[in-house]
Amino acid sequence: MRARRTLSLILCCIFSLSPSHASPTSSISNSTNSTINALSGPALAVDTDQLAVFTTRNQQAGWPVILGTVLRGGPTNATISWSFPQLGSVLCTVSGVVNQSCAGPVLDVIFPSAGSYGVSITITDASTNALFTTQTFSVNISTGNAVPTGTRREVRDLTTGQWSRFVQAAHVLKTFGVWDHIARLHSAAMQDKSMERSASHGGPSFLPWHRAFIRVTELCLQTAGNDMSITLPYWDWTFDQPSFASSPILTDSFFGGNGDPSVNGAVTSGHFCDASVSSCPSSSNWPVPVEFGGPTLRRTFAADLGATISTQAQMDALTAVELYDQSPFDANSTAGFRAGMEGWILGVYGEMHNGIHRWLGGQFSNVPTSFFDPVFVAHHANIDRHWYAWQQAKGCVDWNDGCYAPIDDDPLVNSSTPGAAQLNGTWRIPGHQWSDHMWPWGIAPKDVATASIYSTWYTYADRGTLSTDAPMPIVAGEGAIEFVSAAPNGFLEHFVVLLYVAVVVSIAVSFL
Ligand SMILES: [Cu+2]
Repeated sequence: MRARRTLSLILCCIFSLSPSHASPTSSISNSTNSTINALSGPALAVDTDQLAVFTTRNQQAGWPVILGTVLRGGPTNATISWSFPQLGSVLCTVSGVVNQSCAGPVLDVIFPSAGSYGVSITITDASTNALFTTQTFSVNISTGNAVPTGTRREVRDLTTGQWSRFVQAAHVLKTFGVWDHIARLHSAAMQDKSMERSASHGGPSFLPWHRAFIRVTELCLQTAGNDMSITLPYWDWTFDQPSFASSPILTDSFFGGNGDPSVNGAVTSGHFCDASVSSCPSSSNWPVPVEFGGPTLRRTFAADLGATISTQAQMDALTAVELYDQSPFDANSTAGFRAGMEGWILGVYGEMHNGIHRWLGGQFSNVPTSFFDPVFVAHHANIDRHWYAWQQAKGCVDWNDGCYAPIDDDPLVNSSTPGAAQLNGTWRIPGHQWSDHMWPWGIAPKDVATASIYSTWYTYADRGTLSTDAPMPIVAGEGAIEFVSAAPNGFLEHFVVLLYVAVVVSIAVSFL
């Protein structure tokens, strides 16, 4: 009885947000004038009959805030224009709005200093130019790091509730289009043609860029789950190396297993799969854009015959290395912690980071598509954990020679360094040196590359015995936002339904 009443209330909520109940496209609602505190704001900053606006928690001024809209009703082909009066104008070429079309449903904004920033959104029908809605609100950015310190645990050390809240939050981000937005950032950082070098791979910034990147993801997950205790799990894959193919991480208990060759490598069950296959629960649907190897998440375990998994002994040898990086500071560097961890010093340390990507195959095996596989965050949290251990062993509590390279004005960077450019008479690798902003953010290696931020942002719990290989059931609710249905072809065309399950359940209980 209880279940039935809860279900009917959920259906009622879904119905109330359904297209048939949405306002007609001609209606124009007044400004909502709500305020988002970007450090502690709700997942839904603005929530009307016509649209919801999503904002991430951010670290502090200078960190990206991801804003996203979800239309409820309205034009199927919409133009969304954002205006940030203090940052200049409605155009997205203004300072503070990063390199992207302002007409998109999701964008990153860097608010350069603390303060309250007005934002207005105008949505029009792209075919008729008819105005659908306009909304204004403000975003408050503070100076300090008010986000509480989290603890990142090995995947197998998470409680069932911790794991389930992570999974649910990831699905909320997916539904809002934010996961795909972050994935596109990872792709664009690799492919950015304005630089000679990738902003994020094959160079010194590999470790700091990914530290910032997965931290942004973690903050997004906290917002999506409306739960600041959500943290990224890490996957200690050297523990699994002796029998890697049977790692419990690669089962439906955790990040899911291999793709099915009979359906083009699609993952067909687990928490992140193709819901068009009957073995995949609809709440697990994890669509991938076609241009990123979609429409499904795919994996092809061990299909790349050259892919190998580094051993614990190789990891131990690498973390004992003194040098951070060495000329030519790219995939051809033959010594140093960065090149070893990224996976370029094969004969000594094995494939490290690269080997995991290649072995899993599918989207994960290509840099531009790899973030579409959610195991990305656990893999890279593990890379980040080892970098912290290395920094702590060297005593990099703040800037110390040897903890990062190249430093600013580094004499090791010269005219023969790949991708180097002469700036003010000095050769530099743009985006990779100590004080350089790492595209697309106003964040430099120096902002994240010291161990002093450890214990301020998050700490890594040592791995436990990793004996919890038994399947973990999906536990719904637990006070987090429950994901109910995905928008299958991009959320502008469809209607995202988010339910605050705790509220719904408490209403249901009050009926009993
Ligand atoms: Cu990676």
